[in-house]
Amino acid sequence: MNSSLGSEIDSFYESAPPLKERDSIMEKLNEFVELNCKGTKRVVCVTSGGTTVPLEQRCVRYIDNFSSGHRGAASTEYFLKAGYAIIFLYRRGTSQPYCRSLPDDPLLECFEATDELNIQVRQPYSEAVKRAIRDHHAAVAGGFLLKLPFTTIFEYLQVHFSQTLIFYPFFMINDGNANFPPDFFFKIAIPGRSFLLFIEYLVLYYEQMLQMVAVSLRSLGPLAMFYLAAAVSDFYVPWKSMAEHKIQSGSGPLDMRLVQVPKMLSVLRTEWAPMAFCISFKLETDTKILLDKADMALRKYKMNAVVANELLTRKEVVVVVTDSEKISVQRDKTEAGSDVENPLVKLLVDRHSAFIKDSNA
Ligand code: PAZ
Repeated sequence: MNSSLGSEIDSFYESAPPLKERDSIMEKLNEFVELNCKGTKRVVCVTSGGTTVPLEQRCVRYIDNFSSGHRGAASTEYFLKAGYAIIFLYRRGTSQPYCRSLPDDPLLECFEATDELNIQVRQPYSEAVKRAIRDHHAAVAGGFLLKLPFTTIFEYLQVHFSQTLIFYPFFMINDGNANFPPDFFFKIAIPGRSFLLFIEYLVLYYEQMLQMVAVSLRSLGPLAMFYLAAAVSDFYVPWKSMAEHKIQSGSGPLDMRLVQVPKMLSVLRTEWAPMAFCISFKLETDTKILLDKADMALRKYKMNAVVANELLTRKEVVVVVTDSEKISVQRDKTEAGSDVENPLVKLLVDRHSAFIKDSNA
């Protein structure tokens, strides 16, 4: 690791409060590893959802990174089907495996009270609910699916501020507000207004969890895969330099210093999980730069493949960029309800098999 990256990482962790529930996460990870990390069983860590960071310590406004979590949730289902055990590291409130076909507000929409004591699933949802319950419970009960939520920065900050205890109501209000439509991509979520800011932000919590997962899976060597679909940010506001109170709109343009998040993908590759099969994602809105950026990420972070996608077409087509190929993967439009994650995961599972074979040769 070069020394400037090392010092960026040091200052990054210096200001990061300890991971909440670290011990219980560690316990769950150990159980998962004991159950799944033996023989030739493959394990994939799927990251999913976007990250947020506040602009003020007493947070009224915050920045969100767009991701509905659909990619991660759908891919998790296909990896399970392919026989993998999964660690699903997801942003709370985003799409969940096996729940994609249910309405957004499933409890209210799917069920009805038949009398004072009983409820039943309403007819249009009964098949989807039955399938979701059966497949989800089988994966969790079998120990093949470990779901670890990474929290919003608000929950994260509760740990930091537990001595003062006065911010909790603000976090609760904002937490309920944590899902944004696609037009919030790279926007600051401010009640009543939003404006573009050409930056991304990070939830430190997420990186710490990724580190724990990576280190836990290290003994698997090439049998471990990282499928990094989460939208993690490039810049953050260090806690010490953040305004304490709500920024006043009357005081002119917003002037804020953002610090670059250290490139954790390098660390994942070189230190946390050097033998694993690593797939990262690259999202752009400008197709002209997409493939070049994916190619750069592939080389810079020594990924096995980078999945390039454009915001508006991401559910139809992605391009898998490797050091020798650029493979376009499309959703099968002739099949109702099909998604692009199905052929994408199939392709990556094949590539992972070849990688394991090469590593063992
Ligand atoms: O979560 P979703 O299905 O709405 O979107 C998936 C995605 C676009 C966030 C993902 O495919 C991706 O590109 N993640 C990495 C984003 C980035 O460049 O940081």
